[in-house]
Amino acid sequence: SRAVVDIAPSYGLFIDGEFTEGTSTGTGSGTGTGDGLRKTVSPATEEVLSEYTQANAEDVDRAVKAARKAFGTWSALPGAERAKYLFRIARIIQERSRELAVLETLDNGKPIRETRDGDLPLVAAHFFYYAGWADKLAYAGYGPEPRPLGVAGQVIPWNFPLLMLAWKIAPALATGNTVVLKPAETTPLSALFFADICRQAGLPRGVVNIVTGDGATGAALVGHPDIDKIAFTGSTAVGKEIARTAAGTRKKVTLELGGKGANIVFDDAPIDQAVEGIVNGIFFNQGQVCCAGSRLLVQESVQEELLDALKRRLSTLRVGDPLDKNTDVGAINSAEQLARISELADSGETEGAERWSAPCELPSSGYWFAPTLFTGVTQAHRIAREEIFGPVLSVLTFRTPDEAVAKANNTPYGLSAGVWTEKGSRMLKMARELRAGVVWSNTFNKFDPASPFGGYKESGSGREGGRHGLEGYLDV
Ligand code: TXE
Repeated sequence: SRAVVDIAPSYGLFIDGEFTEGTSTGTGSGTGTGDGLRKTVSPATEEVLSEYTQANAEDVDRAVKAARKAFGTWSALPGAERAKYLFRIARIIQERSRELAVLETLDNGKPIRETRDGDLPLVAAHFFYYAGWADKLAYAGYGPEPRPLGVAGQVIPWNFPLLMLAWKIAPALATGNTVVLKPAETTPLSALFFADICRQAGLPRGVVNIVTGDGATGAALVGHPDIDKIAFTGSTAVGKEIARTAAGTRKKVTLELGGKGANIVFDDAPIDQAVEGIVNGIFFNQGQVCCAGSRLLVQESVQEELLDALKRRLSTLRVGDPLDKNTDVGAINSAEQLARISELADSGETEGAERWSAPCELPSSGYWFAPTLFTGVTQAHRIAREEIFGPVLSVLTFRTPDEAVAKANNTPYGLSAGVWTEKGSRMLKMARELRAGVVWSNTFNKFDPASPFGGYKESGSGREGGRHGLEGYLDV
């Protein structure tokens, strides 16, 4: 229950090891009362959870200076010493995982079952995994003395707030970089709690700094001259803007952007298992997942059987209170995101696809969208091409494996794909031909800190996770 988490009425910025007021919040008690404060709400109820600081360029500069000052000592520590801090952070995350799961569910709207069994265990796993690398960088295959880049500016989205933070901060610290991280404007709370965890772990001041705010804060970070590296996860449009800003500066950039993943089901696939994978692929986290299986490509001969089974399964999904541990589908993260989803779904209807929504009662307050699928979708439809980032599945069909590959690859994105077949040889051939950073075989949305993750084409550049994730933070 939400009693396990103690949310303060307002938050400052975490700079140089302590919470400080933003310069735009005016002078005051330290709890913040000026006009530089923003509200964060629970998307399930629209209740205001807390207020936080909109960091301006001056605040970002203070944070970068703190990170720069900390870099010398932090990067000079033996890897084994840095590992101790990362292990400590990982253990504190485990100890506080109930509290953090509830917090994340409140601020994001995703079901507690997912934050408890998915996000939080993976967050801890990322810190454990990269703690293990900190003293083994000389064995990572980059020569005996790979060097950290310096100060990393990191901008993350709202769909997996704490997990995206872990993906970014754990490898940066393990390799000896220091960090200024900006969480998304609708989900700042878990990053602020993480700041407290850094203090609890005794992490030296300035190694991790958290600046909250919207895109303007992100832009100030990206534009700051004393940053060596930008790591971004978010929309393709902003990713391109960041790449343009960083071009011609010393900043190295990794980008993890949008996707339009295909889940490809052959006629020999175990149908029940495929149905579970399709549901997980697009309704997990309300479909607000960059690697979501948002296009179902089904072999014509099993289309009817599969769609019947899928609709039956979707009718049993429990949509509602994210804090209820029986809930399968929670709230959409924000009113803006709900509007984007609705607009795209409406375009599906106008352009001639057939809409089907799971029969469910949606709560009267908060941001909700019923699990939806579209049949009769063609490649020309917007819902076949654009990232919807919501619980909406576009169903297309194919006859031959070649046609499946052609359709799956017919997108500017290339982040994920899933293949369902009992034939091992076909699986391997598909995996080779699909242009996607990850191809899941008879499963979907499986993550492991040891595997690299990232996109082909407009889904981004660089890899996070695994040994490859170290590369983005090292000069070799
Ligand atoms: O993304 P933004 P939004 C996709 C998804 C979604 C769409 C819009 O399709 O519907 O993007 O979402 C910060 N310089 N994804 O508007 O704006 C911003 O404050 C620097 C896919 O939320 O890209 C936030 O912290 N930073 C995706 C972060 O960028 C800027 C996850 C992401 O927000 C900035 C999220 C700027 N000019 C959305 N403008 C994925 N790949 O998983 C904004 N930001």
